[in-house]
Amino acid sequence: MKIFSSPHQLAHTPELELHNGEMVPYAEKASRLDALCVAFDSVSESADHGLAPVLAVHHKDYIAFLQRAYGEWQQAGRSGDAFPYVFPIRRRRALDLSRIDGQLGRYAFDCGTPIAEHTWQAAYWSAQTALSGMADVLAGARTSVALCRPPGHHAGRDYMGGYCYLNSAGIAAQMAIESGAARVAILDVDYHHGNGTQDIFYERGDVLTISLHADPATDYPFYWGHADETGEGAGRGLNRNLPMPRGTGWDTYRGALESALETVMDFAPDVLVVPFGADTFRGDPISHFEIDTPEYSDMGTLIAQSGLPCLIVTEGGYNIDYLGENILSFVSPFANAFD
Ligand code: SP5
Ligand code: ZN
Repeated sequence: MKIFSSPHQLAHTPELELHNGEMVPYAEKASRLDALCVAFDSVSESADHGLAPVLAVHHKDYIAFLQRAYGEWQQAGRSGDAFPYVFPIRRRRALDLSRIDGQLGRYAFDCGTPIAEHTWQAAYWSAQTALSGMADVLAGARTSVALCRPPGHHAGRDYMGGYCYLNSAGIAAQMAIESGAARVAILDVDYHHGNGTQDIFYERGDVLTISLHADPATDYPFYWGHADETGEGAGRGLNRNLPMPRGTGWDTYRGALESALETVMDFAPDVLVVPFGADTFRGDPISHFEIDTPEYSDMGTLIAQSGLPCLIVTEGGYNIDYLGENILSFVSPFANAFD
């Protein structure tokens, strides 16, 4: 089983984020990637699949914005990270404004996702890492693992948010469709709702999206992830949200996962993509589930038993001391199932 990563993903290093009214150290640290990589004996370097698969999911104007944003921030005389602070919400038009502060708000849905000097480069290679894993699956691997950072599942077609800029899992899923897969399922097991992924595929009949997460009535991202969001048009019935209360442990989570996997199997996908967040861990500093390290193996076992060709893409997980153990616990059953 191959594990993919790219050192270019380390270049994104925002310093601070807004949390409960204060600027605090950025939780999505570059050292998360080191912790993920050292958990494995051998890691393959991601290949460059170019910009076309990124543009198959994201709007070209948003991509151009990500590429130029930090330069324009610097030209405006700023140092430090670029933050949005005004948003074109209800009844405002998403105007194409020249000033960087206007553009930041147009392409963001929160203030938690700053743009630093090398953000574009790191996000690009996070997407390339997922694409490399998917290329491996499409070439016949039963399971492939993409150690992606920054994460992706909060990013939509034309917006960033939740530490995410490019929806790496969604970009990989779209690659599978364009390579001939009739159906792809995305089963998101990060603590937070995968709102960007839901949004990208909401009206699509060929991509099933399911997310298990903390109830957005109490947790980020609040305005997405409720159980009554079930897809529209060709995608009607092909989005499923399983919100769970704070304090949820493995016993409750397992029931939800078994139900989600039934939905996956009914859909009969050619490929399964699993955005995995270790922020469901009981020791996570920003989250409130109670899953313990050995229980990630139970989680991995259930998913591996689907027998589907599977791409695992990393999302959140902010307890860096346990991140390596947790990803290894989750991934090991996939290796044991097929190797
Ligand atoms: C990919 C992912 O897990 N994104 C999560 C985004 C959550 N953002 C809102 C939570 C803010 C909590 N900030 C705590 C910072 C502590 N240093
Ligand atoms: Zn998360």
